[in-house]
Amino acid sequence: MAPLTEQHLPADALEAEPRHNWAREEVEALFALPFADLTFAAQTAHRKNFDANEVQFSQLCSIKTGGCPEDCGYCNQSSKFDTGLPASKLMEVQKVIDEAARAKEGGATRFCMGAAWREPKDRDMATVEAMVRGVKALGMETCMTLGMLSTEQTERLGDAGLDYYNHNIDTSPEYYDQVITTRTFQDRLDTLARVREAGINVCSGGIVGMGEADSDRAGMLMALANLPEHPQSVPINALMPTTGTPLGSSDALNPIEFVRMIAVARIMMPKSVVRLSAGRENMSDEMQALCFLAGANSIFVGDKLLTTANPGKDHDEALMERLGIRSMPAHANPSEKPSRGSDGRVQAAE
Ligand code: SAM
Ligand code: DTB
Ligand code: SF4
Repeated sequence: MAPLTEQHLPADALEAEPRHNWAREEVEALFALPFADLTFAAQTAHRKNFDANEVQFSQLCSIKTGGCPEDCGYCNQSSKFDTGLPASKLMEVQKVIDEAARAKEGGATRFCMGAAWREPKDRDMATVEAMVRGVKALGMETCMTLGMLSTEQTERLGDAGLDYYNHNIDTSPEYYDQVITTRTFQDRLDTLARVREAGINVCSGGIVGMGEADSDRAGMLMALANLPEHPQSVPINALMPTTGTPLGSSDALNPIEFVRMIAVARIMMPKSVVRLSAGRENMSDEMQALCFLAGANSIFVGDKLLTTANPGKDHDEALMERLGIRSMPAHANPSEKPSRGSDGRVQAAE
C-alpha cells in the first residue's frame, strides 16, 4: 500500500522548505482531507522541524487596558462598544518587570506585553523600551503588541532588543471589513513589513469563530504563508466572545474544525511555532490534546489572557503532565532570528 501522504495529500504539501506560493485550491484540498490523513500530515511536518513533546509557554500582560479608538468587532477593549471594561493608564515599568518575574517563576519563557492602542504615541516609546530591556534582563523572551508601528518606532523597539512583535491579520482579506473598519488589512501588512525589515521576529495570526466562511479560514492562512517570510510565531485564537461587542453572541466554535485550522497552519508554515492561543478556557483537555497532535506547540499560560480567562497554572500543569509535554526552552524556536539589543549581543538561552 502506498504511504498515506502519497495517497491523499496534494503534491508539494510536505516539501522540506517552507513555501510562499500556496494556491487556494491546494489549501482548500488540505482542509477537505479526511481528519486522520490531515493530522498525520501535520504531525509529520511537525516532527520534521520540532520536538513533538515540547510546547513553548508565553504569558500575557495587559500593560494598557481599554479605551482603544479602534472598532475591532471581537474586542472588549474598544471604546466604541459598551463592554463595562474600565480603561487604565500605561503600567509603570517596575510593575511590569515584577509581573514578568512572577510569570517566569510560574514557568513562562516569553512575556508578551499588550496595549489597547491604535499605535504607540512617541511619548510612550521610552517607557515601553525600558519594559523590553527590563524583561529581557530576566532572561525571558520579549514580545509586544502595541498596534500599528512607524518605521522609527519599529527601529527603536529592535534597538531595545525586542524579540517578537505581535500584530495579527485577524481574518482573510475578504472578510476583514466585516470585522474592523478603522484600519485596513493593508495597514496591517505594512506594519508587518516594517517589523520583518527591522529584523524583529513576527508573531501574526488571527481568530477563528467570528462567523467567517471556510474559505476565509483558508484565505487567512494563505495571507500569512504567502508573506515574504513566514511569521516565526503564528497564534490561532478561538474567539472569546465578550458581552457588548458586535461578536459577543457568536455561535460556539466547532472543535474539529478548529483542530483542522491548526493542522493546516502547521503544514503550510512547518518551521513556525503555532500557538493554540485565546479560547483554551472553553476547550476540553481532549480538544487541546488534538490541537497538540495537529502541530500546535505554544500556549498562553496563567489564569488571564489580556482581560479574559485562561485555564491557569494548576490545570495546565496537570494537563502537560498527563500528555508528557515539556517546556520549550527560551530561544529554541529554530526559525527565530537573534534579537539586536542595544549592546548588539544576542540574548543567550536560559
Ligand atoms: N491593540 C493591539 C492590536 O490590536 O494590534 C494589540 C492588542 S490586541 C488585543 C491583539 C490581538 O488579540 C488581536 O489582533 C486579536 O487577534 C486578539 N484578540 C483580541 N480580542 C480577542 C478575543 N475576544 N478573542 C480572541 N482573540 C482576541
Ligand atoms: C494573540 O494572538 N492573542 C493574544 C495576543 N495575541 C495579544 C490576545 C488574546 C486576547 C483575548 C482577549 C482578552 O483576553 O482580552
Ligand atoms: Fe484596540 Fe487591539 Fe482591541 Fe482592536 S484588538 S480594539 S486595536 S485593543
